[in-house]
Amino acid sequence: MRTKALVTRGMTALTGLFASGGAAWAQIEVGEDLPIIGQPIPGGTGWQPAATELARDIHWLDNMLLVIISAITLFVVGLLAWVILRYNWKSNKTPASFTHNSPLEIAWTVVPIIILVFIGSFSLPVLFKQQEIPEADIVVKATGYQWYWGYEYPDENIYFDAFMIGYGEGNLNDDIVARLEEAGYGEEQFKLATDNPLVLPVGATVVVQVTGADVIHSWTVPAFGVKQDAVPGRLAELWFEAEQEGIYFGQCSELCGQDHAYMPITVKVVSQEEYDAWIEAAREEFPA
Ligand SMILES: [Cu+2]
Repeated sequence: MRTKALVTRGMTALTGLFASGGAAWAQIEVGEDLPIIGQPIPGGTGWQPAATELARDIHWLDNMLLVIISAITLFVVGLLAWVILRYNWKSNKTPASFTHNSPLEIAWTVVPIIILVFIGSFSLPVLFKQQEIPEADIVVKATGYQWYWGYEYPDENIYFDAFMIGYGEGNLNDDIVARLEEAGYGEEQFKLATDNPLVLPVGATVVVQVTGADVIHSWTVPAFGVKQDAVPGRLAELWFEAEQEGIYFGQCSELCGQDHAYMPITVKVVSQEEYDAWIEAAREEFPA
């Protein structure tokens, strides 16, 4: 267990141009041995692993909906096939001329209502669980800027910016790879890894207050099952309880300008001891 967080500095002149404050480009080493759990993979079509109860709920709901929509799709395709085969011009020379069928019309109104109420009875509790914000162990304020995230721990007097490693430097090159590796990432994490991660302890109830400083951004971490628009002038809240130590990535999910794709979110979920050590170092390094 790392008891004393190391502080490393040293950034290129170019990245220095983007720094909004003296401490913005300092880095505190934390959680180097963590597994990377939540990240997009090339060609992937499924969910990222669920690291919170909220994400598990969403996955369960998604699977249930998949069953329902598959059944409906098969039913409709079956009806279409039946109409095409049984009632085409050749096999049905004299078509019926009625225009109404009350029992049928009542059925195709009532059955969809029942299906929607059934879906709503499962989706609303999931939605309420996301939106009813519990008492927080840790409060973090995430502010979206064009084009990076600022994180504040209001109870700890900590503030820092999180820029994509290699932001504003074009395509992946050796220099960026070296800095990714220095920060404990690989090439695959280019455009996902930030110079400063958001650091949180495992098992804590975290409330993130989300806002925007210029335009609308969106703070999103798929493995946590959270996504919240960051609207200037408003303070929205989301919550989660990460169950597993690891590194989780997200991306700004509201089109916010030319560098929208280059303001990722990196969250390191660490042990309580490591979090405490990081907080100590961050108070020194990132005073609000
Ligand atoms: Cu954005």
